Amino acid sequence: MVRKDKYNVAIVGATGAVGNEMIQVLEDKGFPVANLRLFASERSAGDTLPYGDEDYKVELLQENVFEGIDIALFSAGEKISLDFAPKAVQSGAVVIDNSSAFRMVPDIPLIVPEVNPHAVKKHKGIIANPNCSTIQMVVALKPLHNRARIKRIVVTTFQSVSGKGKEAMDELYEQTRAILGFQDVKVEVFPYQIAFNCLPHIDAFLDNGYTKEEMKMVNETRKILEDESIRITATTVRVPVYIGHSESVNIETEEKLSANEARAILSAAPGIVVYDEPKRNIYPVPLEVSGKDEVFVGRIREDESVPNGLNLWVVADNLRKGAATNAVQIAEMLIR
Ligand code: NAP
Ligand code: 3JN
Repeated sequence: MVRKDKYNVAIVGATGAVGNEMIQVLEDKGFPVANLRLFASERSAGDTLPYGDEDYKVELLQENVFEGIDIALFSAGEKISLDFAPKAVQSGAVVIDNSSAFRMVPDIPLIVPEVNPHAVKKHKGIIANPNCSTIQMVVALKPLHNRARIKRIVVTTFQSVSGKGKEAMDELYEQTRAILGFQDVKVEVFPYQIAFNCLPHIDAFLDNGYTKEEMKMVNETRKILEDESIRITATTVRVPVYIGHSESVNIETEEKLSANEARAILSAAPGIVVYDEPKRNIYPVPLEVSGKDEVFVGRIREDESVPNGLNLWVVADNLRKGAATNAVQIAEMLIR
């Protein structure tokens, strides 16, 4: 990327849960933006969104809109990314894509800056941002993998409704309101009522009995850690939380790693905050980490059922580190 003082930035899907957070993160991080362009569908074109002290008009996404754009942040879903990311690259932009469209394409880098920053150099115009559940898990596991080589991961997630976008957040609100007001509950976005419930179902089911979300965690983790030999199994669960994904992660390592050593390694690692004094009720919870950019780890303890095992509880803001923050960090790497 040509060095400049400021860059022209586009956000595709700017009105969505992730897109809105992208605008906020650009502002919070003081990213050097020359001109910001916001794109969405005809549903929102013409609306305005605030950035800094100004209101920016949302424009209709069309073929020829990327002329002059340096960095295009995409968060409008897989289909829009497949259709429009190559057009943005042709116009000279570098695309940082939040969808799954390009994540597993072998020569497209899949980047978490704390974990595999070196891989960004290989990009040919598109850089993929991993799935939110993958990002927070690999940030927590990479320092332990470096020290003791992880052989197997068993993960269960507790994912907030914001992972499914703005309509899902509205559905949790409306259902909660209806139940507390003794009114009928409408179920539209999720297959069951999500308020006061939990659903072992995120994204579509595949022929192997797993969901796409679960297999994203398996495949993306191996690509980011550059280790196809790690055995991984995942169960992903939607819970009635607005923001913040939590994960119960069990690992088996080649070398012995005590809980104390793991705590020390994680405390010194970039992008991680350890909250781990359970007897004083200190462990991360989604309500506390919402709005923050780090990955929070607690409940670090040895798995006493195997020789070399550890259990961890990993929590992060899925819209920030799980999506927008990670994407803007990648943009920062590009201009550095
Ligand atoms: P959302 O709240 O439903 O927002 C969707 C956004 O896409 C809105 O801005 C919407 O614009 C826009 N959009 C939809 N169809 C469009 C079209 N035909 N042309 C232009 N814009 C269009 O969803 P979200 O939660 O922000 O997620 C958006 C995407 O980001 C997901 O589909 C996924 O690919 C990715 N994502 C990634 C992660 C991650 O794990 N890293 C997490 C969540 C989401 P309108 O206002 O016009 O409808
Ligand atoms: O449900 C969640 O908590 C995360 C959802 C992510 C998501 C939602 C719709 C489409 C993705 C993703 O990032 O993997 C996609 C997609 O692009 O496939």
